[in-house]
This record gives sequence, C-alpha cells and structure tokens, in this order.
Amino acid sequence: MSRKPIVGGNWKCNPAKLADAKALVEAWKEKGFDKEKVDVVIAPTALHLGHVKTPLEGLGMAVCAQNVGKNDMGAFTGEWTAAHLQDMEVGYTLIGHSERRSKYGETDEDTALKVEKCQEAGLKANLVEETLPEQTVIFCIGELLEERESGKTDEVNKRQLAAIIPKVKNWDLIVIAYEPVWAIGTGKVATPDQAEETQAAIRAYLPLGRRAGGGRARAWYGGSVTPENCKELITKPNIDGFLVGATAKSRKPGDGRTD
Ligand code: 3PY
Repeated sequence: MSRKPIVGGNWKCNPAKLADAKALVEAWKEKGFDKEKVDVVIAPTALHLGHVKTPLEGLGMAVCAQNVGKNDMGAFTGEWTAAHLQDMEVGYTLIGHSERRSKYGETDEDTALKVEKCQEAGLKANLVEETLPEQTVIFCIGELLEERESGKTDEVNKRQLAAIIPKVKNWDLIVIAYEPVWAIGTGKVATPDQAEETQAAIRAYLPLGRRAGGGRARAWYGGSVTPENCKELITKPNIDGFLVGATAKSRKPGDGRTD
C-alpha cells in the first residue's frame, strides 16, 4: 500500500520573535516543494500560528497546533479545544509529544482523551459541517534511553498506542510519529535499521496493520533528523516521513536545520 510521505516541522517554543517566524516562512518561498509528492505540516507556537498560517498555506503547507485540550469548552484556563482548532481552520495537532509527557505530566489517558476529541471533531467535519477541516492527529510515541537499553522499546510504544486504539474510528486522521526520547533534541539519531525495525512493530500493532497488511496510518520518524540522515531513513518501507525539531543546543553549525 503506498502512503504519501509527510514531513513536519515542530518549532517548539521558538523563535523568540514573530518577525523571525515570518522571516523563516519568507525564506521558504525560494525553496518550493512538490505538493503532489509530499504533505508538509508546520507546528509554530500557539501565539505565532495565526500570524503565519496564511503565508504558510500560500506555500502549500498546512499548519498544526503543538497541543490540544482534553476537555470541551469551559472553565479551563490556558487550554483550547479541537473545536477551536476546527473553527480556526487548523487541521492538524500534535498529541503526546515526549516533552508534553515528561515536562507537563501528560499521561496515556490524557493523550487518549485528546485523540477522542479530535476524532469526534473529524467525524463532525465529515458528517455534519462539510466546511470544517478534519482533525488529523500527529500522535507521538517513543521510549526513553533506559527503556531501549532494557529491551522495552516495543512494550512502551504498544502501551502508548494501546491507550488510543479504542478511541480511533478513522485511522486516516492519525499519523504516528515515532520519536525515541533519547534522540529528541540530543543530536543522537536512531540508525535507519533501528527506526525501521521499531516502526514495523508499531505498524503491525495497529488494528489496520493487522487486518490490511501495513495499514493506511502514516508513520513518521522524529528525533534529530537532518538533511543528511533523512536520505537513508526515508528509503525504509515503514518510514513515511519525518517530524523535525531541534533546540538551539542540539544544532550544529552548517547542519542545515532551522529551529
Ligand atoms: C526533535 O526532533 O527534537 C523533535 O522533538 C521533533 O518533534
């Protein structure tokens, strides 16, 4: 089954100034890419998102929130909902990034509730209000270094996926981003064989993977991806694209990364 490649940029809590975010988008105008061949999704900070959405869409890219609330609208200070994203025509959100899990205490149950809200919104988009965007979730999973070293990689990924499987009605609206935590913002990258082996196990675990020999859900690799190492990673059959993010600390001069 052929799946369209998808590449994402996670800007995390960068850049410092809106002008820098706009300058980055401006710089991309000279690069260009073939929309038929690859989907490109950019996740700016929540504050910058509304300002860079139109220029990014003008370049054929989609915008993505870095997070979404697990509740509906109401007294939830600091939150926003899948319905807000829909109304703002933001069709993607990250859920379960390791930084949310480790630094903000997000649990598997939290990620499941968030996925459920996005799936409900997606269903509404399909069935009720056709003008609303579907809510595609980029669901991030991955193991810590000690979990890999103790042979628990597949167990951890399965546990994180198991939480959302009962909530997913439409796998077309899920992209799995496998990001080994030890490779995030560290400059360490899983070898193409390590990434492929783990992603094959992830895909086989998905309900569609079991039934349809591979499944439609696209699977990303993330964690210290660079213009150099992506070339071999993308040749692997179970890697459909990349979630790219870096911190200033993990950047090396001349590595071509923009964060
Ligand atoms: C990284 O590559 O550092 C990421 O966190 C991607 O989300």
